[in-house]
Amino acid sequence: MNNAIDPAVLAVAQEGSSHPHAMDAYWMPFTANRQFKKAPRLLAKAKDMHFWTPEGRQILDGIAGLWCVNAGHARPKIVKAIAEQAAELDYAPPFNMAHPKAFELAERLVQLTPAGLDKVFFTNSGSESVDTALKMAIAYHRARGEGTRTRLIGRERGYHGVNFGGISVGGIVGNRKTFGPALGGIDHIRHTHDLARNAYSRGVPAHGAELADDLERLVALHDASTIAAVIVEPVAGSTGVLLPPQGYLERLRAICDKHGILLIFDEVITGFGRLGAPFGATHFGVTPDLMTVAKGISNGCVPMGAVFCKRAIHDVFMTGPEHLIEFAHGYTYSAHPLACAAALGTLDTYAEEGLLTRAAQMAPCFEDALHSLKGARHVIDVRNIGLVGGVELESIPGQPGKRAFDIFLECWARGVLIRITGDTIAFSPPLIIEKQHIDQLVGTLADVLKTAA
Ligand code: PXG
Repeated sequence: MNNAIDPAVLAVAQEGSSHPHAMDAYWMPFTANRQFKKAPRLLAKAKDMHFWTPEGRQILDGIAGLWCVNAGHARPKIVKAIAEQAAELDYAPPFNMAHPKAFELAERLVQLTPAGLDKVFFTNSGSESVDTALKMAIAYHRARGEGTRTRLIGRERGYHGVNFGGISVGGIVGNRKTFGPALGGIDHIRHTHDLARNAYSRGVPAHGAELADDLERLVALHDASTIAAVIVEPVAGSTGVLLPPQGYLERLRAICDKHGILLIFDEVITGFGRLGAPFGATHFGVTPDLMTVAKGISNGCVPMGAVFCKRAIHDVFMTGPEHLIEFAHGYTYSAHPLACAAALGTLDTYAEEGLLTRAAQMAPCFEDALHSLKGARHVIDVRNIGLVGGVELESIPGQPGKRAFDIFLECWARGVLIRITGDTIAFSPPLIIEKQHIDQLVGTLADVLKTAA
């Protein structure tokens, strides 16, 4: 009996052996799995601004992979650093032990951060960075004798990754609906998106700084003595490229200072040159107390994330008996040697090619190209900052997201990779982009819009 082979298992095995691309087993993340498997979009190779499909079709990368490949694909210094590191030291435990590149990378990174953010804790993703920063904030207040400060404040339409801390402070309705209440003791300030007053702004919008005062409302409701931290993205990416109104971040900073609340900037997207400066904090001239990064830190080549914090926050932990762990947190792969090597190669590449400020040079050309879409069919707003662009479309009644998804498919068919979120199309190309690529990206979208349903 045990020798009988289940016909279903046999069928799958045969499929697998005769079809190298059998697609049954892989449950894809953040993907319409059934649609994908009917008409797969595979990438087999990448270099600089482009991907190639297995059939050899060239695709222009309009989104730096997923907002992460800031220096472009397969850059020689990074490739070499990873290969050499894998052969030399494949892994080193990060608890109680370390390897030299972790220290080297940390020193290099804090040279780039705004003054004061000179301690760094390594993670492996943006989601881990966010949960790390939230825990750090709560533990900091406790360590300094204000253990009542446990409440975390996020913002509507915020995206802070997919872990329970991140979805709790995040403001995404679908997460709240699907995954339940998640963490308790959370509240949210209002988002800043305001098409009525700010549509077609070039750069940061003029109206809405007063929305930062929403934090005062929550302080009045909960009392400052219960609030640990506020977390916002300087520019919200995932929920549709939402820019901070002029003066908004400064005002948020001032209110946090007034009430002893830590300000966390989630710079997973805005970090490493996306806005034309090393960080959003640098660009806007507002320094948070903690700053989360990932993606561009290692050019997306090996997973890595980090949390930067002010020295004073770190130092509060450095008390008690010296043989005891000061912050009981970390990951098996924190400061992984391959990630550190990739990040060092990435920082070299950024420095040699001036990529952390290049977006500022390219922004005017990018802005003009994007705003040429004003008046195109279905377009209700165009937003831009640095090398981030958002083109918001009117939704098909009763089918939110459908119009943008069809446009995404058509752009793919025409050799251009864009990103969609709801009915907003997002661009975040590698920072090595040239004018001809900008023209192709925006020109392809303009053509597709002409016939889009
Ligand atoms: N915070 C922010 C601000 C992010 O944008 C994360 C945290 C989570 O990072 P990880 O590495 O855990 O995915 C992100 C991630 C998109 C898109 O196109 C954006 C992200 C990820 C995937 C897609 O909107 N951002």
